[in-house]
Amino acid sequence: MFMNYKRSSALFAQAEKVIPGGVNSPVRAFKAVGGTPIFVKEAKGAYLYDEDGNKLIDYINSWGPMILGHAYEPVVNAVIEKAKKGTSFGMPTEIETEIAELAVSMVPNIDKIRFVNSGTEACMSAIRLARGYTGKDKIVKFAGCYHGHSDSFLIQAGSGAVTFGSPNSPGVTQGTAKDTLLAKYNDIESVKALLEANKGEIACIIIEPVAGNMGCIPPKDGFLQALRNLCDINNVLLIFDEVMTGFRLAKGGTQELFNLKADIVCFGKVIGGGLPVGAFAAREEIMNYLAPVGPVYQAGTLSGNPLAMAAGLAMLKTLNNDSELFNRLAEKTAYLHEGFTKVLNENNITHTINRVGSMISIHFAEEPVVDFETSAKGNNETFKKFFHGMLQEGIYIAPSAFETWFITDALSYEDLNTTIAAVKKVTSKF
Ligand code: KE4
Repeated sequence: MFMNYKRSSALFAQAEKVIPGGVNSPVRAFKAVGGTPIFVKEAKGAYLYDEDGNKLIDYINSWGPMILGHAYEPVVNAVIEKAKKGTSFGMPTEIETEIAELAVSMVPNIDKIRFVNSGTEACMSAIRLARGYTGKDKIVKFAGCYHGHSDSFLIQAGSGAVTFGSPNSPGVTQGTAKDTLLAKYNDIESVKALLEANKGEIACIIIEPVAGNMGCIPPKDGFLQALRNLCDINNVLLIFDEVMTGFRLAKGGTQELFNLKADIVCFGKVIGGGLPVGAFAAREEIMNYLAPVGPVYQAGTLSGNPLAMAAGLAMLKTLNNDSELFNRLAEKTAYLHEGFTKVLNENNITHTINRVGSMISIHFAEEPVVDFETSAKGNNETFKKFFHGMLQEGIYIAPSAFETWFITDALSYEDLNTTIAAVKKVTSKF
């Protein structure tokens, strides 16, 4: 099946004249895989319809939010109804309390939640809160983890930052960078060494409890618990960046999945139902350090925007009421995993697959992918061929080896079989 990209190419050329790189977020630019970004016209359920009339099975789902499929009726209708009553007031509205109460009831160990407009804002605000609450300046992040594009995080960041081989971005001052310490994912000794060398100076450790920005990387057994223990011993706050995993891997996210306690949890993506929403949450004594109650300032004109809250509330209500959803998602992802393994082995393709719940990634690597270093050893030339081959088969996956696939409940088993068959066909030519 040859996919025609004529209109996407023309639209991209036009976009490049007025938008840097023709995109509003670098990872969309196909720089890591080459070729022209696909311009989408509309989407419904598990399918994208691009500007050239191609129908694609979507495994990015807006990088996570569309866990129930595109144009999910209850979300669309909620936004339409809300918009008729005004789109933004800069004043408190009841719906903000409604979604806050629901989120607090779904996620363990949080009493209060503050809504913002992106995952970046959520993580940026969370470390400011941690610094304000503890009175300490330094933070620990993990090489390859991505927490958005605020200065403190663009140090060996994952996702788009690593895709372009510039994990340390220009514009981040040495003054900022010095307060960000780097540990190695799944290596508790690297964390111990930092705590030892910076006694009494570290405010928090921020982690993707299941990494999704260097491909999908599960925490090794005991790693997160060991991290929790170290934070307790050293009076350091543990921040779970659940922008990707929150409301995706379980109703209560990874705190529920792993039965573990974070001090601050960050959200994005799913919580907004596809509209711009981020959030961060914690127990009351921490959250009350935030203005206007406490001294740590954080604000936003469109934070708690009624349309975004309506989309998020409709999304969370469905997730909260459908007790079988997360099992269905995990089963569909396990089915893909089994199918991929079978066909890739038949084609003698060197690979490894990582999977947690409805997050999965295929790495064309010889050894297990457990951190940024082993993820970066994946064969990117093979990945590029794989990406474009899958696209030609009508399957849209992330245009970077440093991303994860996001499974949506809208995918049918027929879609899954089509995807497995595409992997078999594409890699048979390798
Ligand atoms: P946003 O500011 O993009 O809403 O969220 C930042 C963020 C924070 N934490 C985690 C774990 C994340 O995955 C993200 C954003 N994820 C990327 C995809 N890997 C967003 C895609 C993009 O940059 O366009």
